[in-house]
Parts: sequence; structure tokens; C-alpha cells
Amino acid sequence: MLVTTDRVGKSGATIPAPMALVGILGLPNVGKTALFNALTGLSALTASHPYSTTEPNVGVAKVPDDRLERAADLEGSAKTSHATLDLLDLPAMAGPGGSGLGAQFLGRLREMEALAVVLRGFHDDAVPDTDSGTDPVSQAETLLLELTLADAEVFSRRADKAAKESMSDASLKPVAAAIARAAAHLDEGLPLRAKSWTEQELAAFRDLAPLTLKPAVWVVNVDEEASGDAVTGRLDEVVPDGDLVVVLSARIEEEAARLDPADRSELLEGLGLGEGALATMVRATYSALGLLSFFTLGPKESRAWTVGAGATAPEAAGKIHSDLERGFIRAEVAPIDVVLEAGGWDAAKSAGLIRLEGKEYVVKEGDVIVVRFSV
Ligand SMILES: Nc1nc2c(ncn2[C@@H]2O[C@H](COP(=O)(O)OP(=O)(O)O)[C@@H](O)[C@H]2O)c(=O)[nH]1
Ligand SMILES: [Mg+2]
Repeated sequence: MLVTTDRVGKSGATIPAPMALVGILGLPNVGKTALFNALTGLSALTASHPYSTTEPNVGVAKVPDDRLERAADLEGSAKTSHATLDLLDLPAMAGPGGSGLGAQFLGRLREMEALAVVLRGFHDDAVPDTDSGTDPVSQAETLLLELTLADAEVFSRRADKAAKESMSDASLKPVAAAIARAAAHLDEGLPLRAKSWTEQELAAFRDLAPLTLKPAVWVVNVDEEASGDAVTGRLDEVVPDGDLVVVLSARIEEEAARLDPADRSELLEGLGLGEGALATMVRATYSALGLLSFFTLGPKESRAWTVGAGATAPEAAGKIHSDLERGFIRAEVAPIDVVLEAGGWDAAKSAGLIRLEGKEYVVKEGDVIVVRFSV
């Protein structure tokens, strides 16, 4: 039997997207929960007290994508489903004057795939300052040092153990040596991301889930009217290469998130904020995680699916349904911009703009895919 997916994927069980768990952290009273609310559209309690809740807030952020929305319009889709990130708003993290990072907190942090680090750049007499004041750069330095010290402790403990083990089993020597190198690097107060490591070294580190290897987005939470240009330059010097700095006002974004889409656009555009900094931040996090979206379009549903960079067409098909991976024959593929330009999938097909790709094809960000399969 040869069937196509009718561009929506067969309904039924879907395989979960790769983990995209993002932890929000920062000193107390910097706007972590405000950012969480803005990202999720939820209303967790924001409060101006230093050590708030002990339980994290858990929510889902939609990865905004207007290409998907335009395509869904063209196809007359009944439903539009965006890609998502899972967010954890972690309980306040103590500063240098406090108790340091609790073991429980660090444990949660190690489970995260990426970090969103919130730095306070706003001034408000009603909200007590953090121990590092309201200078985002010194907060970033404090937090980076805390994360580095936490990794240093874990790595030096493991280095001792691995050295002993490798005395009785020589095959463990390379692992022990890699961990010792990382421990020495961390002991100098340098995050692991400050150096490039080989695949073998990274494999040796993996089960320690080092915090300073996690991709991070550094969010400067500024006053409504403030511009962050001055801060961004100084922060770029402090944060590890490859990390992104985003300046936004969590409070405005939180208000905007409560509005319906038309009012939200009006508010943000009125303030000269375009689509809002949240969209930028979420997309940056998504790509920092090495994730990309491909699309299925159709009258029932237009949907963004998440795969890791490097996924092949059958692996992508498997996200939609395991049968599509098992019975994969070929995929019809076109970039979504081409589909939009042509006026929809059928129009793109008539115009000869759709390619046929086989099992080896590596999916690209923004591909629209129809799987041909047989089971
Ligand atoms: N003025 C101002 N206040 C903010 C902003 N973001 C958060 N706040 C306030 O700061 C306090 C602490 O915010 P919250 O999100 O609970 O901080 P958290 O402890 O980091 O989770 C609350 O009273 C917020 O309303 C902002 O951008 N501007
Ligand atoms: Mg909070």
C-alpha cells in the first residue's frame, strides 16, 4: 500500500519532540517569574521578596513563527501548532552573601538543556536590589562564577575517583585525564564553554551534566524606557562565546502576553518593540539548543515539528508517526518561503517547486515535508 500523509501526518501517537527544557535562573528579585509569565502566558506570582517559593513554576513557551501562521492561512488549516520549549522558573538563587547555590537547586539545573539567565537592569525603589546591585554585568559575573565553582567541585571529586579507578583499569585512563583537564580549567575560575573540547572529552563529561557547558541566553531585564545598548557590549565580554544577550522589559512583555494578539501587537508596536523581544529570545534559545523546525501543512492542521540539527528525512518522519519512519520511501520537500511565495503547497507543486528526497536527506530549518511511505 502506498499512501501519503495528506500533509498532516496520520493522527495517533506522536513521538515526543527532543527535550527542550530551559531553566530560568538569576538572583532574587530580578524578574525571573515575570519573564516566565511573559513567555508562557501564565500568571505565576511575582513578588518583591528575596527568597520566594521553593517549588519551580513549570510551563510551555510557544516558539513564534509567522511563516507557519501565513502558511496555515493559505492552506485554510483548522488548527495551527507551533513548536514549544518547556520552561522551569527555578526558585531564587542566592547571591554571594547568601548560602550559595543549594544542592537541590543545582540538581534541577543540571537537568536543563539550556539556561535563560535573568539579570536585573531595572530600578524600582519598591523592589529590593539584588546583592550584586542593579548592574547586570556584575550579576552575570557572580552567576557565572557560582556555576563554575559548582562544576569545579563536581569535577575535582570525579577526577580523584577516576584517577583511582584508572590505576586498576588502564582503559579508563583517557576519561580520567579528560576529567582532570576540565577540573584544572574550572579551578582557574573558567567556565567549560570558554575552551573548546574534543568529542571524546565531551563524552567523558556528559554524565556530570556540567552547568558551564549548557548553552545560555542572558536576558537583561530593563526599565520600560531604557535601552540596553551600553550593557550589551560589556556583557558580551563577560559571557561565554556563542551565548546570546537579549535586552527586554519582562514587565511590559508580561502585560503584553495577557492581551489578545491584536492588542498585543498594538502595545508593542506603540512602544517601538516590534514583535517583542520574547520572540527573539525564544528563537535564539531554540537554535542554541541545536533544534530546528520543519513543517507539515494541510486543511486539518499546520504544524511545526522539532528535530535536532542533522536529522535525516526518515528521522523527521518518525516525529510525526513511527510508521512514517518505518515505511519511509521518499519525502516531498520545499522550503516554506518557496511555498509561501507560490501561494500554497498545491501551487508550489504545480509550479514544479517541490523536490523528491530520499533516506539520506538531511532536513533543513524551514522545510515543508510530505512523507510517502508504505507499511
Ligand atoms: N519596574 C520593574 N519591575 C519589575 C520588572 N520585572 C519585574 N519587576 C518586579 O520585580 C519584582 C520581582 O519580580 P519577580 O518576577 O517575582 O522576580 P524573581 O524573584 O526574579 O522571580 C516584582 O514586584 C515585579 O513586578 C521590570 O521590568 N520593571
Ligand atoms: Mg520568582
